[in-house]
Amino acid sequence: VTVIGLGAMGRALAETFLRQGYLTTVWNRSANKADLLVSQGAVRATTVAEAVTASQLLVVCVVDYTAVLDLLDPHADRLGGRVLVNLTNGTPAQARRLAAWAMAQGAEYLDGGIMAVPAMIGQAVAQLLYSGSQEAFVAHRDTLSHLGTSSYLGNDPGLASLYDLALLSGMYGLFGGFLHAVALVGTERVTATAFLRLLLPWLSGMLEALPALATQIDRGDYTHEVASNLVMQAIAVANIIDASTAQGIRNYLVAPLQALVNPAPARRDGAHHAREPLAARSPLADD
Ligand code: FVH
Repeated sequence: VTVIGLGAMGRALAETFLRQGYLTTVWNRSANKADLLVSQGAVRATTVAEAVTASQLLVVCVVDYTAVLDLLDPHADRLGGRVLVNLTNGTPAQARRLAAWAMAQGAEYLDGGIMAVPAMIGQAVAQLLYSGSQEAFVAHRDTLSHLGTSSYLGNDPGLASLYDLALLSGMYGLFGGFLHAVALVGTERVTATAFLRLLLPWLSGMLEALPALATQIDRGDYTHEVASNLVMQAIAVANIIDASTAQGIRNYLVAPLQALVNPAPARRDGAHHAREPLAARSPLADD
């Protein structure tokens, strides 16, 4: 295996391959980041060309897609017959463009999203999402499975990044709410650490509401009787905004929620969107 890009994540990927006994070739723009890996048995490629030609399976994990293409394009003629697994964070459109470019060079392309921090790599708790060439995924499934729990989402190379960004959206929403919450109680000198004693069980309880919300969304039917109706939610959000302003806290993390809880008049009258159930199109539908 070749690993190109030895930032915090690339080093964790390379270390895991090494630990599993793979002959692992590594390259990084700042060469010193390979030193520890080389002392652990990795082979140092001194050029990208060397890194590309060393292995059939190329794993790339750098800062963004521009860097991926800048690194590989000068060596495009060496990519034929190899499998490029790009674990760099990007958009579905970037993934589809890079896949088309890689295939034009005669390479198989798998795009990947890593749902883990570096310390989790190599454990089942690390989730890695893949999309693109199914043949490449099947051929290298065993090798990739050492990094964490793999899910293959389909032939469209953009899917892994779509799911990755959706999962990250959930995380950033949670972090945004957390930051606003601790800022609000912080105005009365409550520490974030102390506040966690109440916040953690509250959020854990609220996570249990998600399956019921998901069912409503998938059915496109919001007419059922619920314990916490929308008018009540709209008042609570307005109160958060008023109180935050009064305590001197900016509302930019919470203000967008107002548009969601103040539905358009037609929808307040009970009209709702009927549409095809979503589960039928999901590669995770059977999970
Ligand atoms: N670390 C994490 O928690 C997340 C978890 C989920 C997935 N991400 C994605 O992984 C990609 C790399 O992230 P990283 O954490 O390894 O990032 P850094 O430690 O900042 O390392 C960046 C590497 O990219 C290289 N690099 C930057 N610009 C260029 C360039 N123009 N040409 C070649 N290489 C470049 C950099 O090289 P150097 O600065 O050491 O020379 C590092 O190897 C990322 O997509 C995350 O979203 C990680």
